[in-house]
Amino acid sequence: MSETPSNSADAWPRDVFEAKLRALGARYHIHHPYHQMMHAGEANPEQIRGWVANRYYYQICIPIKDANVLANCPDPATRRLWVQRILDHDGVGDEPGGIEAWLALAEACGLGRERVIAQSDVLPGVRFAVDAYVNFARRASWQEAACSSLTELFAPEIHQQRLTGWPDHYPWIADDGLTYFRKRLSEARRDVEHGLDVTLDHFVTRADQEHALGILQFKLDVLWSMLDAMWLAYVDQRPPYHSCPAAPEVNP
Ligand code: AHQ
Repeated sequence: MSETPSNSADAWPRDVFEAKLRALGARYHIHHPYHQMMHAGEANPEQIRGWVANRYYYQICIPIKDANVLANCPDPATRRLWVQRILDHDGVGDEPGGIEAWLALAEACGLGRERVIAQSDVLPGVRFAVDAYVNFARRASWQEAACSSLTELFAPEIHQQRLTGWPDHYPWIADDGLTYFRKRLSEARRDVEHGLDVTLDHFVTRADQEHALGILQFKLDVLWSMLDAMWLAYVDQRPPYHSCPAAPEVNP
């Protein structure tokens, strides 16, 4: 993470620190050409299905990431709040959860459930970016991992965009496929309120605050890199190894 710690400079006031975190929204993946293509209704079914199949890997890794936050957090009161994120995705009791809702989106887009669960379409670049996020949460402090989740400061807008635009742009996607985005509108707002409090309370020196901006930039890079891989594969039609000769048949 590129950051230029300034040990001597005074810490930013809380509201200035928050404003600097929010200003990084200018680099949120809502501005990535892939998202802009989807938002404009210019994505073809293969590009939508590729996005859904690849984002499934991100979705199933979120509860693993959050379980690492819990494992690193010694405070029961914080864990009681953070554990809700796992339940939101994995489900609880009769409530199926977000991963199941994402599979409903996949089926609504004409993707086979088993194919998505098998991760057959997950691109190397997507896998590496998501794994980098999970591994960061494993080794970072729980406060650093909480800070990295603050990309969700910008998420309600992107979920609302899909709910507003996709029914007109992509009428071939059944409406119940959009349930996930409806769920996240309220869940993201609740999560980010807690994550922002943790971040503003924990990163108090100027060097800490600049470190926090670097952490958020890292997570923005994770989201952006995922879409870069998808652009190569589904827009430029250059999936991994497209330029390699076909692998020779090796008979046992
Ligand atoms: O569906 C998303 C989700 O459950 C989460 C959890 C959170 C985190 O802990 O990092 N971030 C996140 C995000 C989700 N959806 C993304 C999208 O574009 O649909 C946005 C993403 C985020 O902003 O980090």
